[in-house]
Amino acid sequence: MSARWVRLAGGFLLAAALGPGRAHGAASIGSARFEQDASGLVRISYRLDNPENRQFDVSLSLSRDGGRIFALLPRALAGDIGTVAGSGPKLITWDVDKDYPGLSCRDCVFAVEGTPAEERAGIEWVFIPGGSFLMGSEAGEADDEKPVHRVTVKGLYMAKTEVTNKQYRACVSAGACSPAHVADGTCYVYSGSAWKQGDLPASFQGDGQPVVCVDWSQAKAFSAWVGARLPTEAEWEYAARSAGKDWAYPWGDEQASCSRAVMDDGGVGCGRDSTWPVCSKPAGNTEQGLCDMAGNVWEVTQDWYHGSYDGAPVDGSAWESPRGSGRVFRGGSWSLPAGNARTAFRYYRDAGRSYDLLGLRPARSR
Ligand SMILES: [Ca+2]
Repeated sequence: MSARWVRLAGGFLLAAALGPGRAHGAASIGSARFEQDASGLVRISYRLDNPENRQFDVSLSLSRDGGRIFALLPRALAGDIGTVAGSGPKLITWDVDKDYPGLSCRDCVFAVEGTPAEERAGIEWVFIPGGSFLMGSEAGEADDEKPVHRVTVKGLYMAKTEVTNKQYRACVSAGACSPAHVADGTCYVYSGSAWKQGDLPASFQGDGQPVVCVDWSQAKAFSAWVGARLPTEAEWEYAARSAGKDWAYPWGDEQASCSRAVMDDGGVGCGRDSTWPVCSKPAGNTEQGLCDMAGNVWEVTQDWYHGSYDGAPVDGSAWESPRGSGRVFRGGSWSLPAGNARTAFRYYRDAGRSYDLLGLRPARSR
């Protein structure tokens, strides 16, 4: 033990930061200890009980006044710090002299805190109770909505909103996502009459607007970063139908208009020629509170596209085999008319392409 370091027994604050009202299961952090060796290196051990194998962001802070203020944020850390998963004993090492040369401490308290990955970027999750519903539409204008078939979906959480530019940029900053294709010339951007590859106008890039110009792999990566995944096509339609209602739109059968959705209602983007900030049309929310399930941006799903529902799964899982000709998009967009915003409407494109009208909304099962 370093002469400069005075330890106090039991000086640990332990916290597995579980947000209020969230169902984070039984995960906890406990059994934390620290010791300092003669070289000054501090070893902080703790135990992560994580029965559902969630991903946590583990952080360490230090109080020098018995736990009132955690003013010191150690940086010269190694081991089980940052993104941590799995259950069992964990170990962090801290090179204290690298951060704070000569630091001594009579009344030290460390805080080891774990925040679940699904709280990253401030995603707001909405629980969709499970049930069974009739997927597809006999009345729809497209054959790919048929045959109508009964599908059972387990309860799940979906993000309340389309992922925003700000949320996506947080994933890029964390090193878990590659930048959206907003300025590399590869995104398909509406030019007034057609979609051509180019740069995304600034009018789409506000913090609160939905991220676009992300391809399917980028949508997957963002979803994984927030401890989630893409919804299956069945889950998406079930959620858009306000948990399986036999409705043409999230609110019922009244045709979509700019009072409930960002769309082409006599002018693209309801007259703005772009997306709108997420949740700008609350009158169009589902009964559970999901925003923009009709319009604003298309949302990618996990499924391959197939031209009819013959052979589709009926258990809410994704249709992964055989491969289709592209990944399914749902919900219409700022540049398309009401029919595309119907709950049963399907669209698809090559998974490697990105568009100014395509975004994402993650889902998770627990
Ligand atoms: Ca949408």
